[in-house]
Amino acid sequence: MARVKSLILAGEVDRDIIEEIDQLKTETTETRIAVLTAAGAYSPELDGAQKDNISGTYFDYPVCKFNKDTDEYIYYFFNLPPDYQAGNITVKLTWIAPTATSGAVVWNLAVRGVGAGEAWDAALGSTQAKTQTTEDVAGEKNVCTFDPFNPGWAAGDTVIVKISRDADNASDTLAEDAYFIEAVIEYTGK
Ligand SMILES: [Ca+2]
Ligand SMILES: [Ca+2]
Repeated sequence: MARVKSLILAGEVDRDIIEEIDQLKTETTETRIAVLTAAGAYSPELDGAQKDNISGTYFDYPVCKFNKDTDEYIYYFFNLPPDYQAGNITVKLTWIAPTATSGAVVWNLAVRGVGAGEAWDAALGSTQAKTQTTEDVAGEKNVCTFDPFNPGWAAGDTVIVKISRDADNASDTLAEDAYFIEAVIEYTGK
């Protein structure tokens, strides 16, 4: 914005400059991401997805194992960066089926942003649901992309994210644990 400041200081505030400011505002709005890893998940004692370490052939990695029959949960708590701007977010879950080559998982997501002076322990926003069929080769990376939605957050909010597998839903047919790897939140930032 240095050029804008110098133009204003020169006393040349006219339509061209206003247009330039608008253009700069647009240019400085970009997609940012927040990454929530399996290792950083909070898994509650009651119905929490099991946090585990997998010894792979080529490397070891952390996962959250979501049961095939019983709804299980994980949570994240983090502070929303100051570059956050209002608007829709897109959440993408990365997960793998360790041995299955067919079947679907029903993933659920609910979030809330808590500002100073607001009740901490209050209802989350409406649940987002997405059913995803696993890749046809076991162990391949699945990316479940939820439909974009507006979470109503503000920069500085403490964000609560609840991720679950709706395992007893008739559409959830993956016949084994789903291994959650990470969630990526795409948002519009400055
Ligand atoms: Ca359920
Ligand atoms: Ca199931």
